[in-house]
Amino acid sequence: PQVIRREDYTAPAFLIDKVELVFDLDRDVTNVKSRLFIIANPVRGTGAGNEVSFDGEDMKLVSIAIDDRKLGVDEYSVDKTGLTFTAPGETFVVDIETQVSPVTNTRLEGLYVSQSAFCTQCEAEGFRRITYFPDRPDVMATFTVTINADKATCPVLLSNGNLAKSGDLDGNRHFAVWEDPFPKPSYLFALVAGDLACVEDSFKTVSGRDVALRIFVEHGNEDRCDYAMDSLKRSMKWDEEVYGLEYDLDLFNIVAVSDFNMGAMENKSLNIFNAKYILAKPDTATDMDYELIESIVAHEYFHNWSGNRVTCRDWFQLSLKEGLTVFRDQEFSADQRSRPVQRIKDVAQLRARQFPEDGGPLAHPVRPDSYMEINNFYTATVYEKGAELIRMMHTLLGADGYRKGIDLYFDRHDGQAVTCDDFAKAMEDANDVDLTQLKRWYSQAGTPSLSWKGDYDADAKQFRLTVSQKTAPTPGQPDKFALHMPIAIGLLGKDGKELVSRTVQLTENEQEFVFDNINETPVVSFNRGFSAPVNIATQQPHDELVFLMGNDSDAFNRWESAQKYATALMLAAIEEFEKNDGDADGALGDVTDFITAMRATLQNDDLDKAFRADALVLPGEEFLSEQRKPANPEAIHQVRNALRKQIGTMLKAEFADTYHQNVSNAAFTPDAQSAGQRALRATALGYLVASGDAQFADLAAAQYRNANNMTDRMAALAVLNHLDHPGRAEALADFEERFGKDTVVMDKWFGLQAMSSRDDTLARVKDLMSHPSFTMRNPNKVRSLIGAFAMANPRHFHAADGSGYEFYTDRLIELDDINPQVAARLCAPLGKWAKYDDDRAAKMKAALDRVLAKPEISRDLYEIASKSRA
Ligand code: B3K
Ligand code: ZN
Repeated sequence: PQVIRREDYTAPAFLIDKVELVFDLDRDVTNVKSRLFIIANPVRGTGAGNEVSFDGEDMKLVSIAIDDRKLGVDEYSVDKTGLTFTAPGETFVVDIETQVSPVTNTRLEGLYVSQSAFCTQCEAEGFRRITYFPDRPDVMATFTVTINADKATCPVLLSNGNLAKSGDLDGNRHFAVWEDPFPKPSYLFALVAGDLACVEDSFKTVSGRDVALRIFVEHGNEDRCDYAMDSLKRSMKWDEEVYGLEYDLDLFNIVAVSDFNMGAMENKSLNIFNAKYILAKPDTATDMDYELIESIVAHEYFHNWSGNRVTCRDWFQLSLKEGLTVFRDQEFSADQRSRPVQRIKDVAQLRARQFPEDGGPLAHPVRPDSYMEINNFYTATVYEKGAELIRMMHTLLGADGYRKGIDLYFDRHDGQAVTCDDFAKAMEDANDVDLTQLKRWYSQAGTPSLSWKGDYDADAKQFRLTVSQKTAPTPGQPDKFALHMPIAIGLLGKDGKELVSRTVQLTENEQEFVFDNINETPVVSFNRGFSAPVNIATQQPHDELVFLMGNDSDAFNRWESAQKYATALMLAAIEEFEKNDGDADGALGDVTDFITAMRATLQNDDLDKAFRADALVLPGEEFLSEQRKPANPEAIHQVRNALRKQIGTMLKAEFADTYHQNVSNAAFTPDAQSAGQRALRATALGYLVASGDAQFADLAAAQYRNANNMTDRMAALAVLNHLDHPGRAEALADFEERFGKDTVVMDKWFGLQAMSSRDDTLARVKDLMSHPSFTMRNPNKVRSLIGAFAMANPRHFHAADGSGYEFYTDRLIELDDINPQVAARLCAPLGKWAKYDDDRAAKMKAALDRVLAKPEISRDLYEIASKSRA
């Protein structure tokens, strides 16, 4: 496949002023007429001739006409990637008629059918599967869309913008005309048609305009939209208050569909969502589902400005909209919930997903330099690391300076398609600063590793902190530059009081920072709030970590200290386990000090419950395997379980108290505080069961039976899931009976079984593939059964006999013919072979070779598999 390079960007030769589309919807053959008002780009590159070339894939071209004259076959050329013809002048009108087949579209890009509704997904390059068009984000046009469809099966007809007209047609059909006054790129086009239920509300904007808010769902789900609607209204308000950004149309629609490649899509005024991120009621959704709904609804809404009003010039600039919008949704959630708990979650996620990506064969900069398939670059790096970059700008400029930069950015670029450099320039100009070095975060891949050393001079009452940074080479980038990063530092006295709190600017490879008037040797709280997204190589002594766990005024670093302590203990034990050949308890040795510190956290009623729940969770197996080379999945699993067992045993009485004190008989509410209470109780249950004392498995089974909400039900099932207890089979059977008809809820049931550490897991996963609710055509199903197995069950995925890899590879190959985008996403776990022992590495490489040998492999899967194999 062809490699597309950032440096090759050229402006489009022709622009489109206005697009008029007419859809004649039919499941088998949909006819699309497109009328394009074209003008030559006044700033077109020199040498741009009069050849017009449009993107287009997998369609039938019916006809093309220029200025109302139909072209003969020798006047244009059409191939697998597009359509080319000669421009008759500077301005002209083109009519194109195409046919597409929604019902056979299993890639879920372009126009497809989900359940019985028609819907579209055009980002990044799906519009070219609907009609021939310059399918690139720097071509922005106004769209008028006419939808003709069967009245009975498609009573609801939606597109972007405002409804201009609607009415009946012959043959039991009807039509609707939608006009979007805001020029937009093709990737923001959307169409939905089907028999959907609608939940309606409204929002009064700051300037007093009433906006109608509608959520469309399948019939029967009307009672599951409240939280999404509430989240939408809170997002609209937050964006007005924090960013000064008001909604710009009188209507905002959300549609929830069952078949969707990712979480959701920000199409102008017609957001389309994976139903999983809209539908919730207490007995079907967990607290985590509610949290995700809130943040994704906000994220897509925020794109109305950061993405739609100001969009990307080309796809290399993807983080311009995604990094910024993730930062915006993270801050929204922090304001709606607990700020430190939100930061902990965001960092844990960054470390679990982005750091491994940045340290592996798929490492790429936040602003990539090349790609084969752009869909492969909707990554944790572009999104989450991109958000960290914006967060660092926020830290450097302060809230007011950041806001000045944002105001200038939207002012200057409203209605344009721009670059990451344009964003940084607005920040610079508004604040009169130079961000040249900070901008290296856009171009340099890899996670920096920081070391530090403190030196106290009692005579001078000075504390000197020497900090150094280093970034390991990544594919295509052997040499790394020093990055600019803000490091928030706290110095604590022996009594736990804060002596200093300051943010220093690290710009050199090695740099010294001096703190004056320090009267005692301080304990250092380094990189507070994770002010820079880096690894810290320096190991602090265990007693300092315990001290920070109990005293740091920065809640993030309290959590971080516990994570570091637990990590150090487990890594040492893993090494020991490998030597002593399998005695995990012996390998751990005496962990009383650590557990005593955990007890203090558990019993500290000044800390909020959600925080305590997080602080008591040990770093995960995936995180630990990132720290080991080679990673031994069995050793990691055994050691982590052994430590959990010891904690559960030593703190049995305390956890039992916590469990019983946090029962709530009140009706379920999804607010952060109630959720925190449930989370702490679930953590307690997990440790009680981990202690191995059989009565607690019974307790979990009872919790499952008596639960009056999905959060408590899933918490019980999640611990039973790994046991041989009869309560497990009973609960799983009950779950299936209760929710068997509910596709969104059944994903949890599939996922649990794929994640079980029980020995029969792979056999069970294979069986579940023929379960009536499972289908390889539905991305949620694939992710919950197949994806979870590889990404959340390291022990079985990496089974020494290679059975996990073999099963998984078969699925990737099968899936590639159905949905290449999802297949490519699932391929990444096989790419981590370099982290494993020779035997596993060989098997993983062989698996990648088998993927690469697939006849007619997609560009998507080829890119990931070939880069991973290298
Ligand atoms: N912009 C979409 C993602 C599109 C992914 C295309 N493969 C969702 C989001 O980030 O809001
Ligand atoms: Zn986004």
